[in-house]
Amino acid sequence: MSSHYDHAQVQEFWQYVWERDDVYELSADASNPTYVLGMFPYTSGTLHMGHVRNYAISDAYARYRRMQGDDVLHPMGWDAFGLPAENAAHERASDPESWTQACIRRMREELETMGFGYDWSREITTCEPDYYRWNQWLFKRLYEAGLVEYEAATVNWCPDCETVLADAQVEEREDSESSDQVAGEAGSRDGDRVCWRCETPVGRRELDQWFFTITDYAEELYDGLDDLEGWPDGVREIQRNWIGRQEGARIEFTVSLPETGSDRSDGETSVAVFSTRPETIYGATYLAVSPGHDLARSLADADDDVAAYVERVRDRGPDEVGFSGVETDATATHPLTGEELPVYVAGYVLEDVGTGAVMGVPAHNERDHGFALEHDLPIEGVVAPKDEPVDVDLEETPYTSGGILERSGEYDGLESETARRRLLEESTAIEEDVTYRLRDWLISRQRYWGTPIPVVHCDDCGHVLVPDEELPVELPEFVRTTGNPLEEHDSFRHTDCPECGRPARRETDTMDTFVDSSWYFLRFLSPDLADAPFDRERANEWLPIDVYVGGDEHAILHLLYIRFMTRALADLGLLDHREPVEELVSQGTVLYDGEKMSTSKGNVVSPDEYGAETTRLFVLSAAHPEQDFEWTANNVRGAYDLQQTLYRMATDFVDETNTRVEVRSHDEYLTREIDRTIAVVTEEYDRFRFHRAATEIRELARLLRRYREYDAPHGEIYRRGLLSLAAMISPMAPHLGEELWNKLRGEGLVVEADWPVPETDVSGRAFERRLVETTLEDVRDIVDVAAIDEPDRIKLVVASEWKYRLREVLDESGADGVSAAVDRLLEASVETP
Ligand code: ANZ
Ligand code: ZN
Repeated sequence: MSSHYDHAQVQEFWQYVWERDDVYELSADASNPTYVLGMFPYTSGTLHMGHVRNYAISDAYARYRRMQGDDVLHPMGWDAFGLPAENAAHERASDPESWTQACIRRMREELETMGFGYDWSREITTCEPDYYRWNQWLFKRLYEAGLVEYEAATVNWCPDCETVLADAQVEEREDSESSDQVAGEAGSRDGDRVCWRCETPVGRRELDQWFFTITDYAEELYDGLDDLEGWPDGVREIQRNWIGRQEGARIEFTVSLPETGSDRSDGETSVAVFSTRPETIYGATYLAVSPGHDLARSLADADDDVAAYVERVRDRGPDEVGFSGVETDATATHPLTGEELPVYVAGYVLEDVGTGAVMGVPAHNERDHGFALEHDLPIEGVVAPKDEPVDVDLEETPYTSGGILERSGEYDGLESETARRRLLEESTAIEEDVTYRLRDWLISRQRYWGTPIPVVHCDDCGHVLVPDEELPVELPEFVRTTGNPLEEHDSFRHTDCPECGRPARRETDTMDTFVDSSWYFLRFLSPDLADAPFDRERANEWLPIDVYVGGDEHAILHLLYIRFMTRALADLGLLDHREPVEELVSQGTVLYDGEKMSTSKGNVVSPDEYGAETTRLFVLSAAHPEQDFEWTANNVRGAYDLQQTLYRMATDFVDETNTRVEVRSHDEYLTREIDRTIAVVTEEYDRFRFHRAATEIRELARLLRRYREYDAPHGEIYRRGLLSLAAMISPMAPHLGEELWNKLRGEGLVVEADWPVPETDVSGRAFERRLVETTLEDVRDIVDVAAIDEPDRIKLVVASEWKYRLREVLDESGADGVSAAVDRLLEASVETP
């Protein structure tokens, strides 16, 4: 019998058996639901190492829970809409549909080769009308609930992809180290902005666009993060920063408008500003509104300079406008001093932040300081550092920290915090307020390969939603053109108004693909349901997803959208849960020569090179899932060798006739070590520490090998050790697990076997202590290294495993002599068997 593990043959055989027996299909009477999900892949054509790692983690965990007796749902599907399919279609003179289907076939085959255990009966594909009709249906429900808006907006525009991008799809280039600190500050939200897909610098355009008003949920999405204890802190922090909660105040300024000749009546208006530092109000020397602010628009009507400025900066980002601005003829009244302040329209004031207006406090705010220098505005310090007698030159640099108030009337001498509190209480013009940085979710895309937005524009009726019974609005056939193919499609574009029946124009924007993935986890629960996107009862039963595994690049986009969608669905009455994911595993990056392993970098190691099993075992044993790790041939070798070793041990055992029946003293050690390993490995699996589980398994294998080398093994105990190894390794290396299990004549398939349990009580510290102490006893009994017999050596091998814990006990008991003896014994016995 060959004792070489031939992975290709073994893989093929067990994959066949699993499929034949439908072992991954969820049983209809599932009573102990556990939902394990890996983020479904975008259909790019091939699996990369990030996918392999992602799915190795979710698969190992799903298998572990299945062996623990849970009814595990572990499905897979395809995130199949999106621009790359359209681009590829152009390049290959194909169409997005056939290209995508070809990608899916290839990727599914790759997943199957890897032996991932999915319930393929639940496969979903987002570009199929049966799926995307529910995007349209959900769009309508959100619309009816007031969560959809259609607005002219200045949007991010990628000239290369010829489409708009959501804020979160615009990336800042890291390298731009700004030489000019102040300008850098002003532009920090806008540095070097590039498209997340093609890295082309992103411009701006004004277009009518569809939005989901995720900002309605800003507060609860932010607050909800506190309760997501199963999420990594890092991801929660990224979401917090993205939502950007800012506490501060809303301050009302009365603004006198210039007389415009024709209309003298409305000489006054009120402008609210948002400030995080209301206590600096005595240092306000001007008021500035954004070019899109109502006041700017109305002033532009009567003032050519203002009109020209607004026109000039309209389509530009803050990076381009710098500290440009224009003074207007309006003046503002300081609510506390009654002083007259000039009013500016300034590009650095953002339209959709706070109220779109600021009070300029050049002495204490970087951006205001830059603006004041440019426009020669007074810089008046009202906060002085508390302790150090620093001489701050406010003309040179603003002082941005807290301190003691000065030149602030009755608030002089108070600390910033105190002054703020009192101002909020005492001034009617100043009111406590919170703003969020989060913007509404722009879902319009001027592209073909996406879900058509189910709206018809009618001259008489406005925008009319396509009736439910006419859904899905299906994508027409693909046509080759430079812009949006839907614009070229007369039969798609021209339609009749569902309301009045007159000729109307169909919306040609499609939905951002993140809409598809914002609820797909619900569709897996009832993938064929024909009259609703998902089954409400099932969803209430199966949600939240117990464990969701994915790349850390999704911390804001996808992981925020699923949280939003879940809450919106709950408010629509379609779901009882408000959070979709209980535990999130955010996996780190696989590196190769220090760089991210990726197709675009050309440093991809294909899973085929080493066999599925080695690859899986390696990516899991290399590091904690959340850590990055380096792909090195050496480490891969380690995973490979472990398989060969285990395989040989199982094979030898089956061939071997030389086993004992009577129990000798060191067998007891072995039993305890097996038990201890089971207990530890179980805990490691519970915490996704597969790398530590692998180490424990490797160690137990080593011990079992020594055990067998020293003495004829006890048949039952040894077999139990090997069976436990087979079971414990099988979530990570399922083909090997089956092969070992089968050789050792385990019952049925290991994939359906029960997770091993310790025979002795191994719970808690007491067990550990007892183990250490009995081991110590035995070591004390062995006095002379030269005279030790074989069973004693085994005790010492075991003792060596406990070396560190023994040391603790010895240190506590202060038994110096024994400690030295142990050292001597361990050195002599362990290294030279
Ligand atoms: C007055 C003030 C005084 C402010 C001071 C800060 C310090 P950061 O700076 O990130 O903490 N702000 C408010 N709305 C804005 C808008 N639409 N466009 C640009 N800037 C705006 O953000 C909070 C501050 O940003 C706010 O507090 C406001 O300036 C400015 F010593 O108000 B502050
Ligand atoms: Zn109409």
